[in-house]
Amino acid sequence: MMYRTIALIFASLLALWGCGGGDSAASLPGSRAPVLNASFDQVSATGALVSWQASEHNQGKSYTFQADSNGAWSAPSSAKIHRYGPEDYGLLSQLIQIQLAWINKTARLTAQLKTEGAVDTGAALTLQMIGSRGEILAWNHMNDARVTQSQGWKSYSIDLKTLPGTTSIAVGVMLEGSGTLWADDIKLEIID
Ligand SMILES: [Ca+2]
Repeated sequence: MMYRTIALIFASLLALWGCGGGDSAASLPGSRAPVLNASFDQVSATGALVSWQASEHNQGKSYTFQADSNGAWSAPSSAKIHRYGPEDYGLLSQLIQIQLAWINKTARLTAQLKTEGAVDTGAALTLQMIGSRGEILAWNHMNDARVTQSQGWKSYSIDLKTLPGTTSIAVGVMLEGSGTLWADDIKLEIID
């Protein structure tokens, strides 16, 4: 009986520790940094994905950005970026305030991606170190490993050094060219 009680307490503690993820995660070095609406389950009254900035190349009016429940990686929805016009790229991104303890470490962005008809440059995770004047100090747009054509759900990761002078980290998912990209369960970790 005693053993069972101890086992139960231990299981409860494990469950508590396991609750550290998500929007309210503590941002300690070596741990997960908070990405808001990381599972794309919060949608505004106008249909926009809460906490995510939708942007397009040049004139815009070429990409749609939606929550999509059809075949989502994690319920109830994934992000869906679809091109219907001529512009070069559509991007969903958000800025995460840097903490001093993260400097000179490595930011690792991980997400689930799926594509359909991404026959041009393709889909990517994007990671940028942003300076105090909004300038991009360093970037990784997954240029050596784009997700192209039609691919099922798969986990992808990219890394980027957190340089001194960085004030925020921009994380995103991007579709360059035609097709459709779905993304879900975005995770940002700060590792040594
Ligand atoms: Ca989801």
